[in-house]
Amino acid sequence: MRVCAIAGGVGSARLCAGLARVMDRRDLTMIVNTGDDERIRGLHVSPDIDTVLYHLADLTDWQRGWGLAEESFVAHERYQSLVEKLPGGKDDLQDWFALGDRDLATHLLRGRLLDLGRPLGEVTQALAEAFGIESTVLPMSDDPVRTVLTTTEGERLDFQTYFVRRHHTDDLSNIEYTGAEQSTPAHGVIEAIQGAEVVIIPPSNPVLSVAPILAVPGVEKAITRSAAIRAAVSPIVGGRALKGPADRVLSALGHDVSPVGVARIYKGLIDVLVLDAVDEQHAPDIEALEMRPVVLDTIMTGPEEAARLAKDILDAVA
Ligand code: FO1
Repeated sequence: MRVCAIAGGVGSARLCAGLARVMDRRDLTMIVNTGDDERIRGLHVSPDIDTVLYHLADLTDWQRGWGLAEESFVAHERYQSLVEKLPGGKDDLQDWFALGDRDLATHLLRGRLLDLGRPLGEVTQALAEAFGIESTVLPMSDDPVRTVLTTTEGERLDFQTYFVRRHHTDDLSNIEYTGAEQSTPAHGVIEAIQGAEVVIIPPSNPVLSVAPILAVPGVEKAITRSAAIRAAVSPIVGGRALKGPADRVLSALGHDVSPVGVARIYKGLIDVLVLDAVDEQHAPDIEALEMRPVVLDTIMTGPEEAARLAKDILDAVA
């Protein structure tokens, strides 16, 4: 059964790792958010793509959620010690963003292939092959789309400054996906959606991780016109996000911080909303939105739980 996941962030990567364990992984395609991409110390870093690659290659540090399990940060610590010796200035030397020693190899290979003029989609598929991944991993676009956040103080922050440097503590007043209007879907993205029998939006931040993908012209329309069963998994459980700032971001933008709020955001895009058992009381409100609520244990504390959730979802929608 051909499955296409609209993936961004750790929750997505976890569920995709689960899907790859319970289905023919050659029938799994992930369309990944690149709005978090950032130039870090001369390197093109694509966090959501690498998080998916590492989860699918079973190389990830499940607790940290990003980067590699067997990791060291010798180069990064040395960089920080050099930066400390410089006179303090206003330049942001990005020493707040940690690149692990083994993780560096991924950025170096991506950077070299990009320098050779290869589009991000080809580079990403080359990395997937290098990691022995049989599923298809696609960036949402080869073009630069960047999530930019405006705080209630009026500051405009690039994503990693907001998320990592400032620990996503800023209150937000606006979110933009700069470059989206001029972007086009990467090669294979629309075909993957059109060819899918199931489209899944994993438990990711609807506004920070999924919306940038839907902002690429043609993607949302392909999903609404798709003949597939389309299911989204609520990233909000018991009124809170399991990881990251999804609860505060939804609240700041006036959405209900609940599976119902998530369902309203995806109204028209999905047929099924998967919600956690602790939120079962919301099922009738989901039905009122003309979606089918599917109540499951959606907490993925490890690869086995991710595989079980993936199987439960495929069983429920098939
Ligand atoms: N997140 C952090 O909180 N601190 C970091 O130093 C950090 C480094 C990093 C390096 C490579 C990478 O692929 C991801 C990294 N992340 C880090 C996570 C990243 O900011 C987030 O995974 C996404 O951008 C949001 O999902």
